[in-house]
Amino acid sequence: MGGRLREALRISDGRVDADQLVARLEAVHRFLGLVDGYLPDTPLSPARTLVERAGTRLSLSRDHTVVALAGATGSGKSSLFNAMAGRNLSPVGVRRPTTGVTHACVWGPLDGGARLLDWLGVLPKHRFVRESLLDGDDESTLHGLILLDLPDFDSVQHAHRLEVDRLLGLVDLVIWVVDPEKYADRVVHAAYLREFQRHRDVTLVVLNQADRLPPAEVPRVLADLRRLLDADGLDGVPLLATTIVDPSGHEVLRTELERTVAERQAALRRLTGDLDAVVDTLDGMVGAPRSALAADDPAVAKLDRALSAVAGVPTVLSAVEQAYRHRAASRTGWPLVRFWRRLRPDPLRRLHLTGPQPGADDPEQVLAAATSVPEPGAADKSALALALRTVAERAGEGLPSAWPAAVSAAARSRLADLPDALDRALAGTDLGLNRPRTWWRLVGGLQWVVTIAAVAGLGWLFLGYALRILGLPELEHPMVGAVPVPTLLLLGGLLSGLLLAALTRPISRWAARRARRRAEDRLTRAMGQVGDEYVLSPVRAVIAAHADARTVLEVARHR
Ligand SMILES: Nc1nc2c(ncn2[C@@H]2O[C@H](COP(=O)(O)OP(=O)(O)OP(=O)(O)O)[C@@H](O)[C@H]2O)c(=O)[nH]1
Ligand SMILES: [Mg+2]
Repeated sequence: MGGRLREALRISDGRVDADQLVARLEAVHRFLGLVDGYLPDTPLSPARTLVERAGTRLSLSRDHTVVALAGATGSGKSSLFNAMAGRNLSPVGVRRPTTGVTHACVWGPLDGGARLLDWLGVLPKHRFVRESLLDGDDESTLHGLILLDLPDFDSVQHAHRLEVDRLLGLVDLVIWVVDPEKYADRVVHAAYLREFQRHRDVTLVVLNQADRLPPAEVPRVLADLRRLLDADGLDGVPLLATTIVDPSGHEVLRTELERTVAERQAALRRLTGDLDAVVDTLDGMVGAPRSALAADDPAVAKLDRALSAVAGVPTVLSAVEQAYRHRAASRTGWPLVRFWRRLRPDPLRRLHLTGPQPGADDPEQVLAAATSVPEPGAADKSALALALRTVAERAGEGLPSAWPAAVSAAARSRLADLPDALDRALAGTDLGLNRPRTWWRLVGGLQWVVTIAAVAGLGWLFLGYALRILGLPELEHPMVGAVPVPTLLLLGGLLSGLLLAALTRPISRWAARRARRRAEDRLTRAMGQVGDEYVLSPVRAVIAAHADARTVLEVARHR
């Protein structure tokens, strides 16, 4: 049998499956765990109360049905209670109100019922066991019934009202007792009956003291009361006319109670009604499904840009470009001036950016990894705040209740850790400048060759002059055309060096820009990872909790 069909059949016969109810309650319990910390406590408290109450009620005794007689003072609750019990257990009086504390009568062995009565808070001296009262009396059709006679709910005594309200939240079925005089009372309908709309299948209305009406009037009053009940949203609830003056006047109520007890459904139905109400409220708190923030969302790109700015990436990139040119020049420049160049500080080392070091996970290394990149300015900080807000707005868009606030809080939850994380990411990113380039070596080598040629030429010429001055036999310089070779070596070497330096400069500038772009890619990735870990991850956790909460609520809703 398909689930839907089974469900339809179950609904049609009005029975509640206990296992399914438990599964639904467990789903609400899981829901509460999932949204804990994201949604405020107050609107969730009815759900928490229900889960706890239902768990207790179901664990105490499923064989007992707790039925309460509720109504205004003098409507005849205690009289009906005594009539059902067949004994005067709860005093009936002329002074109003009479009943101040709840009385209970248990049909059948007390057993599990005692713990149930403890939980209901009925004092032992107001508990009665029907079976033991009248030996031999067969009350087996009511076995499992716990009938409660409540104080009056419209009482002048505040304590009475509190007691009634407390018990109405716990009992399985409520019999509302009204009398011909006060059946249309506004308090009864507005404050109580209307509140029981969801519990139509565990609500019964009794027009007591029917004997005080002319017999012909009874149907008219019943019809009037039915109209009022319909207006309360209680259409379809059983409505009975009773009187305690003769036994046949309350037989119909007894039959209803026997049916209720035999079904063993009231407790489950009561909890189902409460659960439906809770699930509806929770439904309003989760709303429509919401997909996680896409990685290519403009808000993410904006966040990455803001993080880069706060981390000082633009400063680092300028330093990368300068450092490239500095390092290229100190290796490819004219050998005689390279030394001076090397004395000038390296722009990257000045910022303490030397790339990832071995043992980067070691806490001491991490502390040592702090860079000297300047602190972010106010504009960059406020741009980051704006980017965080945008991320939160985009991720929380369309979410109901307190979810947007939860998303926003999550986006900012690790804000305090961001500066260190960004700095660590800067220090740990390989900016691609640790290795000297091959072409630097090549050009550097060539510079050496031409410099040596120039120096050799100079030496050769110098030797020639020296010999001439000392009057020694002169050197015969080999000639290339009209130019002596040493002169050629000297001038050629010098010119080639200058030419090489002139050619190298634009190449170095171009390569520095490329190195900058590559470093930019790497730093953008690194900043993106920080944003992911410190901002997007907590945000995603909230969105995931929302999605999970929706899923479990689906289970909780399933009837
Ligand atoms: N004629 C008539 N009188 C009734 C009937 N039921 C109750 N009474 C009388 O109505 C008065 C009030 O009855 P109770 O049973 O004490 O009413 P209650 O609802 O328990 O009142 P509280 O305990 O004050 O809330 C008593 O004098 C009863 O004798 C009935 O069916 N017919
Ligand atoms: Mg009473």
